[in-house]
Amino acid sequence: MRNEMSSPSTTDGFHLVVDALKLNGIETIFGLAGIPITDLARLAQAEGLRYIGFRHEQSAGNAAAIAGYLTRKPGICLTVSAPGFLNGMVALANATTNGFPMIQISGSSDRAIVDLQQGDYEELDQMNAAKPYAKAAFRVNKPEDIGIGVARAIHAAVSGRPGGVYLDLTAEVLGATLDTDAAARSLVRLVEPAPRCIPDSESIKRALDLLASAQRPLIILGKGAAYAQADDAIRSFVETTGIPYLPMSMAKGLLPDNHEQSAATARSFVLAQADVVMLIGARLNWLLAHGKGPQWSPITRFVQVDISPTEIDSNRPIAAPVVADIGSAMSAFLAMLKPGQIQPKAAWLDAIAERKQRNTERMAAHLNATPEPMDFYSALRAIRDVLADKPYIYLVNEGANTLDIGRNIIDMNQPRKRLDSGTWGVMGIGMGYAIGAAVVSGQPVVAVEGDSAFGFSGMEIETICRYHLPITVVVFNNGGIYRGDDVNRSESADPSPTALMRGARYDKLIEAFDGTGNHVTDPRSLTKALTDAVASGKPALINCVIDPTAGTESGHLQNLNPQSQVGNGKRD
Ligand code: ADP
Ligand code: TZD
Ligand code: MG
Repeated sequence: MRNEMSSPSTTDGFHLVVDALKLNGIETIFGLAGIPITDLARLAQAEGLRYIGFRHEQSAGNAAAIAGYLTRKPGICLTVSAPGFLNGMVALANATTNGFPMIQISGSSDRAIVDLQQGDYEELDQMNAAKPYAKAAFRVNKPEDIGIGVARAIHAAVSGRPGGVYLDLTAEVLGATLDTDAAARSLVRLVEPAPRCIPDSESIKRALDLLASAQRPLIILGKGAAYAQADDAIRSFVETTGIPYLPMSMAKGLLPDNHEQSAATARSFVLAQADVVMLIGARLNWLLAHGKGPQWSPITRFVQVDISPTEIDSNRPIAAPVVADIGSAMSAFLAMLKPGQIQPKAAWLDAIAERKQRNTERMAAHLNATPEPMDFYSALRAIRDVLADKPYIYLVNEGANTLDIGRNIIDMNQPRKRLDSGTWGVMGIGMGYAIGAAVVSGQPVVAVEGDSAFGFSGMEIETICRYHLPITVVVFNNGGIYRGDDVNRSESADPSPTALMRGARYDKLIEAFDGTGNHVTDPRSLTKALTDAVASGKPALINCVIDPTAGTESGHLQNLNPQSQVGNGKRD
């Protein structure tokens, strides 16, 4: 609290920010230093907070967001004014979209100059720029309001549906001095940052009645269910009712992927056939085709368990909404469920089992093939097998084919271990998520990255090496966005828009920072390199060469590409 630089009875804004964060259990700051927050980062470190310094604010923000998702405490991202602030905004917006609690704290320039647009160093009206992308945005204009500002930011980030919050701290407020006693009195320790949201028992009864009436019930678990950390209650409800379930990608591992009630390998079949679907912390957004169209039955009725009341009826009418936090909702379901009340019909379970077997056999044909060069399947099979007996490892996954095929092949056996592009399908989360997960968990992380995807945050390899983090990056190097064999359809000598450098040696990048690089061209070498890298606990990057012709344009999202009316850029 006390600032040794000033008189014994005064403190300043820098100290007050650190005190306010510590008082509320914040242990880590992810950021990038510069005017006016350099001393804030130094002071935080001196006062026992862990400070992780990045090469780009977007990665710092992504690390903070995933730290928030994993810990249910807001991840803190610290940025400088204007450009640093804007670099962090993509991560803040991504956190809001995904429902991850984070707070971006940014220093800002002199308000009087900014508001008259008189051209200050790094001038930008940051709070108003942040508003459309944040769950909430606040500015602290008086040093005695720092405690309240931090409290409001934490409440907004973690209560209800979590999200990204912007907190603007002017340089003037940071540097201001104030009386130590008054400063201490201005701090706020939050009593209940994320209050429970207890469901109305009528809503639970309505939902149970609907499920009991179903011929072909299905549960869909989303990342809200993973975030809720109500793992035992969710598993107990799924197992007691016997209802088959589908995990959305970041809900994989909430129940182990080899659970007999998992319908993941019969996904299209169950979506099209189910007559009652219970959504638990999953939105009916594009990832579920909005609950409409050929993927879905028009007669399906829905139960939706969600903490956000405005999510209900967002895409299709919800017959049985349950507005509650998932922990409270699942406890209420278990308490009100009568023995034998819900018993899915044997014909439904048999049909799913049959479809699962057929699809598993089809997948086995891909996985057992040994093509040369390696394709996505043979490489992912090697990774799956190395990770199979290490369920504690965090898996980060981004790319197009690398993501879509990886999601289906790599099983997860523990909750919240799979971290991926999520609701936006965004590229660039890779190294930030890997660093955030490694820092807050102390566990090893394996990041399986498309070569394009890796490029968005690749310079953070230096950060990984500087902090000696147990992260292994596997770059699926197929020489391009989706594929490496696309050709320029004009007469110029430039590469195609989706091309990346053929034969790029990403492994040499990490060697520049004293990490271990590996270059592999077959599954056996990949197995060895990954096994050794994970065992070493040290930073490693495996450049994994994949057949440039193996991928599909846009991965599994081909249907979202608008069709060109003029021949896909080809000359007549
Ligand atoms: P997925 O992408 O896995 O389908 P989404 O991000 O679309 O999942 O949906 C997550 C949903 O979970 C959001 O609508 C959010 O409001 C909700 N949610 C988040 N945390 C909780 C919680 N603790 N209790 C209930 N609902 C939650
Ligand atoms: N920019 C951002 C921020 N997010 C995006 N999703 C994209 C661009 C577009 N995009 C995708 O949707 S996937 C992808 C891009 C550029 C990269 C796919 O190439 P890859 O993966 O090398 O990462 P595969 O395995 O070659 O398909
Ligand atoms: Mg690629």
